[in-house]
Amino acid sequence: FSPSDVTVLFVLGGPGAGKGTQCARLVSEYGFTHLSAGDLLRAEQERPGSEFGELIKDCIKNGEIVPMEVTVKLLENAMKATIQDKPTAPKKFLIDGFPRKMDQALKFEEVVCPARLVLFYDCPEDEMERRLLERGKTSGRADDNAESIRKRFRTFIETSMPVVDHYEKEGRVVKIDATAPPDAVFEATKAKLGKILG
Ligand code: UP5
Ligand code: MG
Repeated sequence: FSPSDVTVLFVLGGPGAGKGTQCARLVSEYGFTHLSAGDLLRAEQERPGSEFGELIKDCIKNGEIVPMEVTVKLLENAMKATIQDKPTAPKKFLIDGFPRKMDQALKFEEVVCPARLVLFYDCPEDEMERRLLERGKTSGRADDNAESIRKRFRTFIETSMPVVDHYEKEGRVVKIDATAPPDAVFEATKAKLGKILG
């Protein structure tokens, strides 16, 4: 596909900030296709015959970033598949939980397409921890435990916040306070995004 035909929004925020929750609402409201990098990696980890299964499993458990080649390829393939399946649908994508390291950000915008803007969900760590521990009671996610959560927070601060700062300097970040309940956060999202997307 041609980069000029597609609209991409990156959706960033710490672990448990509510990226997935807000993306689901944005899909209903604006007709985006939602692609979660974490979900794509978890699916690839489960895929029989995947050469990256063990690597992905270790990274997720330790809250580390999977090498960018793997994730960029999964995202690009998912975008291509969506466009092929629904050729007449609007080519608008929410890329959730990516890029979370500078090398990924530069690579994706070079080889796939530039992002129109970055939605950044800002949430205090104690609130994110509360959400993740609560979800961990039933989610079955290998990283929803106290030790993995601690590692995910560290990676977020050290490696992923610099990506947000980079886009902030370029004036491409729309920052939203994600502390309130989901409906209120979504109202705040629509208020800011509506003005931009029209
Ligand atoms: N919840 C949501 N919003 C709420 C609100 N406003 N008030 C109260 N509760 C709220 O929400 C988390 C929980 O909180 C849910 O129970 C929800 O009901 C509740 P969710 O919407 O799932 O938050 P989200 O930000 O999506 O949290 P998630 O756990 O998915 O964030 P992570 O960024 O940690 O997870 P992700 O799946 O993106 O990545 C997992 C791992 O994959 C990474 O740690 C990394 O190892 C790997 N990865 C890469 O290596 N590279 C990538 O590019 C991407 C991921
Ligand atoms: Mg998520």
